[in-house]
Amino acid sequence: MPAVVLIGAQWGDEGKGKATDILGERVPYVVRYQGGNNAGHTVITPDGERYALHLIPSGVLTPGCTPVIGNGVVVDAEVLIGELAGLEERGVDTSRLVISSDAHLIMPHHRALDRVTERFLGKSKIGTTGRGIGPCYGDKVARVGIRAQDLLDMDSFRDKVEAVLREKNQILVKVYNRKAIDVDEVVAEYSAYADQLRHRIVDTRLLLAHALGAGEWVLLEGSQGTLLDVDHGTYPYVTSSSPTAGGASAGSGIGPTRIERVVGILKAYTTRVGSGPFPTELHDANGEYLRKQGGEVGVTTGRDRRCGWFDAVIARYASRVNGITDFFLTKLDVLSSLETVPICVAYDVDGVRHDEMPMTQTDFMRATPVYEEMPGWFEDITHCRRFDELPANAQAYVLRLEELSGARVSVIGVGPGRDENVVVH
Ligand code: 2SA
Ligand code: GDP
Ligand code: MG
Repeated sequence: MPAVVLIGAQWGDEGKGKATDILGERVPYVVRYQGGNNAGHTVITPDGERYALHLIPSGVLTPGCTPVIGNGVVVDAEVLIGELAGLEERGVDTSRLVISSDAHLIMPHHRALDRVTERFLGKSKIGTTGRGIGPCYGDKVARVGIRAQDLLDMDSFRDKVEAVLREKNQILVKVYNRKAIDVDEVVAEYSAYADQLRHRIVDTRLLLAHALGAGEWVLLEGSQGTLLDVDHGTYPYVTSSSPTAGGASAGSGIGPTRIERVVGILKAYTTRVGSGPFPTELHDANGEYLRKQGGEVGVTTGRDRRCGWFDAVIARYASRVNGITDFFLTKLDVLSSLETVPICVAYDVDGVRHDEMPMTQTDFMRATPVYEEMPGWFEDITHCRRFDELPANAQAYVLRLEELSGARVSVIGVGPGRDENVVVH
C-alpha cells in the first residue's frame, strides 16, 4: 500500500491540520517529516474541541492512529513533553507517539541564537517564530547536532554538548553579549527529558517500512508550505527545512517510489506570516476583511497574518515542484459576500509579463499581480456538501482556480469543522 504526502501549497496555514485530521481517520500512521514546533496545525473535532498542534502529528487525535515524528523533524523536548501533557489532560491517548532516533534536538543555544540573530538583522529580519528552528538545522548540516538517540547515552550526550557549546558560547558571549550556557545545567535538564521520552525513541524508518510492507497506508504531514521551502521558497525568507513533497522522503526514510499521491492544501486566498515578498498582499479594507473573516492569526506566535488574493502563479509553481495530484481547496467560505474576487493569473515585472515564477528573487520582489476579476457570491456556503449546491459564482471561481493551478480540486473546505467539506472527486 502506498504513502500519501500532504503539503502546504502556499506560505503555510492553508489548513493542513484539518486535512490531515480528515485523512487520518483512514490511515494508521501519520508522520511529520520536517519542521518543528514552529508549526501550528489547527484541528476541530466533531464535538467542537479545538486543538493547536505544534510538534505532534495531527493523527494523534484519531483513535488507533500512530503519530510518528520522523528523522527530518527538529524536536524541542520540553515543548513535546508539554504538548503531550496538554493532550493527555484533555483525554487524548498519546501512548502510540514515537520519535525517530535520528531526529535532531533543539537545544537552548538554538533558541538563544534564533532570537538574537533576528534582533541583529533588524529591518531585514526573517520574522522567524523564535523557536530555534534555523540554528538547529544549521547544526545538523554542520554535523554538530544532537539527536534523539543521544538521550539514550547521556555520557556521549555530555561530550557532544560540551564540544558544541565551546563554539556557541563564544558566539553568544563575544558576538552578541549574551550569557554563556552552562553544560551541567543542560545535561541535568535533558536527563529529565530523557527519562520521559526514552521509551518513545525508535527506528521509525523500519517501523514505516514494515507498515507499508504489511499493506498499511502512511500519511506524511507537511508543515509550513512550498514557498517557505529552503530550496524552492522565497529565500532567504523561508524556514530551514524542506516542506515540499521531496522533503517527505528524506525526512521519513520512505523511498520516493512508495509515494503514490501528493495532496496540495491550497487556501482560496493567500496569507503569509513573517517577512518576505508577497505580490498579492492587500494593505486595504479587503486585506482586513480576509484577516478578520478568516481568523488569520499565527497559531504559534499569535502574530497577525498578512493577507492577499489568490495567486495562481504560486499554485502552478507548487503543482510543479511537489508533483501535486489533488488539491484540497480550503476556506472558500471566507470569500462569501465579496462583490468581486480577483485572481492573480500572472505577474508584471518592469513591464514584462511573467506567467510563471520569475527566476530571481530580485524580480519576484518587484512582481506586481495581473488580475482577472471573478464575480462574487453572497450566500452562506458552510452547509454545502455537494459541488452543485455551491452558488454558480463560487463554482465558477473554483473551476477557474483549478484551470489555472495545474491539478484537480478534489475537496473544498467550507468551514473549519471536520465535516464542513464539499467532496468533488
Ligand atoms: P522559522 O521559525 O525559522 O521556521 O521561521 C522562518 C519563516 O517561516 C515562517 N513560518 C511559518 N509560516 C506560517 N505558519 C507557521 N506556523 C505558525 C502558524 C506561525 C505563527 O501556524 O501560524 O504562529 O507565527 C510558520 N512557521 C514558520 C516564519 O513566519 C518565517 O517567515
Ligand atoms: P495549518 O498550519 O495549515 O494546519 O493551518 P492553521 O491551523 O495554521 O490555519 C488554518 C485555519 O483555518 C485554522 O484556524 C483552521 O481551523 C481553519 N480552517 C481550515 N479549513 C477551513 C475552511 O475550509 N474554512 C474555514 N472558515 N476555516 C478553515
Ligand atoms: Mg499553521
